[in-house]
Amino acid sequence: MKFCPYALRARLVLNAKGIPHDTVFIRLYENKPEWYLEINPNGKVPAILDNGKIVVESLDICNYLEEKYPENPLYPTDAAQKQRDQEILNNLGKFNILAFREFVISTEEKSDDEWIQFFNQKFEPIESELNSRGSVFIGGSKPGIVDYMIWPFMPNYWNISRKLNHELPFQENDIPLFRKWLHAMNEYPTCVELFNPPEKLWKLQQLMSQNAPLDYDNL
Ligand SMILES: N[C@@H](CCC(=O)N[C@@H](CS)C(=O)NCC(=O)O)C(=O)O
Repeated sequence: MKFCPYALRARLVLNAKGIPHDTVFIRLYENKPEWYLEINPNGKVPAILDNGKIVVESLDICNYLEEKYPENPLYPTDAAQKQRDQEILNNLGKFNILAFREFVISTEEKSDDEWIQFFNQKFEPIESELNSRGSVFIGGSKPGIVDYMIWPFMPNYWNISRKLNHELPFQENDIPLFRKWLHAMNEYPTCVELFNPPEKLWKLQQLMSQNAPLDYDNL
């Protein structure tokens, strides 16, 4: 399901590491194919099939790929740094990666200032991580594993204006490193190739909220 952020994690890692692969998209909520349940009995995407080995769960898939295909490593070589990345990934809840989704589906009435406050607060942990690393990406001069695990949840940033009918007036000191990171990720070649157009994501969310039929290929 090409709009699934968890599936996108695996696709980004395959792409970043240059691993040749085929991608099979499935219908996820209506007419889920029977054959898929034989690959992943809980029916969730993503799953990978690598020479007869099946791996499910996005983070496990990415770690599996990193171990099996060491070229273009996504974890730092420094052991302490690697451990820090692993700790972050084990506690990703602290990074509030679902904040944009929360915003998009929210029915709360909030002023622009209140929404900006909301994002400043939600993304402060990513902001301070970027600050302490002193680099554009959490991975350094190019995206690493943490960047690729969080970016797939971010395209709704570009749906802020679809929901509010205007841009949010972020100021220079509102999560500046986070916003710089977001733009840099969006322009990074691995991501450009797999970026889901926000307008399609928006349409999909509208259809899902109305329980309307989903035709992923013609949004
Ligand atoms: N923890 C899983 C979550 C995957 C997940 O929730 N995928 C959703 C799509 S975004 C799914 O397959 N939903 C279909 C279902 O639950 O039947 C992972 O990280 O891979």
